[in-house]
Amino acid sequence: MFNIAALAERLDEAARTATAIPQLTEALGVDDAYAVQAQSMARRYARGERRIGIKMGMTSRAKMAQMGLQDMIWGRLTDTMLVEDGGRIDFEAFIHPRVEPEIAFLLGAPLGETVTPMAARSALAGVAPALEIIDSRYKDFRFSLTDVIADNSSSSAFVTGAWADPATDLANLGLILEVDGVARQIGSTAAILGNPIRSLVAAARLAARAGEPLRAGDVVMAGGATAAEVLAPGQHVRLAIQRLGRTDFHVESARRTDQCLQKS
Ligand code: OOG
Ligand code: MG
Repeated sequence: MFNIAALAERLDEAARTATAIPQLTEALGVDDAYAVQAQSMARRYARGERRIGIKMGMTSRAKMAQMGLQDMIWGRLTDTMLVEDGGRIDFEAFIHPRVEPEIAFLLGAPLGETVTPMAARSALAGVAPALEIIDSRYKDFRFSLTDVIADNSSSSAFVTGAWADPATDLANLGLILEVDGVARQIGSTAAILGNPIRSLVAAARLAARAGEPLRAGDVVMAGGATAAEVLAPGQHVRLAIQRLGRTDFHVESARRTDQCLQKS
């Protein structure tokens, strides 16, 4: 047997202190893993964080191939995970962060469990290019399906660009992820379930089934369109998506003298 609350605390502490932990040895089912996720997030809410939406994961073949998992997963986003467009993340606040190109949806109206792609689209207030910073709490970024679900699907931070017209056709927009001005991943929004709107439909279903239906004002991250890139201190990361625009952030480290000097 296993203790959901104890596992939730273990994962929450690993995230809070940026300390890697071994993979779980408990034989969790998928529902158990989501229960651990919900309880570990409840600990964050108790510390004052606010849920502002959800993220989808494993919605592209590129991500499935990189991580060796086939099932779609989801996790909760809080206000403290949101990084300002063009802002900075503190490398030391993470264990082994990676970045991936995504699309973010901003809801202007709530969405119930069963919605058509057209209904999901008309509930949108905006869409934006987005970068997700994932940081598995497990050593070496290795995990099973239930491990990663329990770990809030590796959520750790995200950046969104300016909100663009939600009527934009998202089916096949070219995208480039650059690190320090060099293209590292090139792809298309089509990699996200053939059309990222499908990820929003799935998000509405999964959130409602968990008893936390999507609300007006919620943000939904559609999932990585390409494999993720490893982050290092000092980097500047930028994503440009055709017709949607761009977003970027800097990876700062207190241990780098040049940046310490800049700060003082
Ligand atoms: C799991 C999270 C997956 C995505 O966009 O597919 C994810 C991981 O790769 O650590 O965020
Ligand atoms: Mg992601």
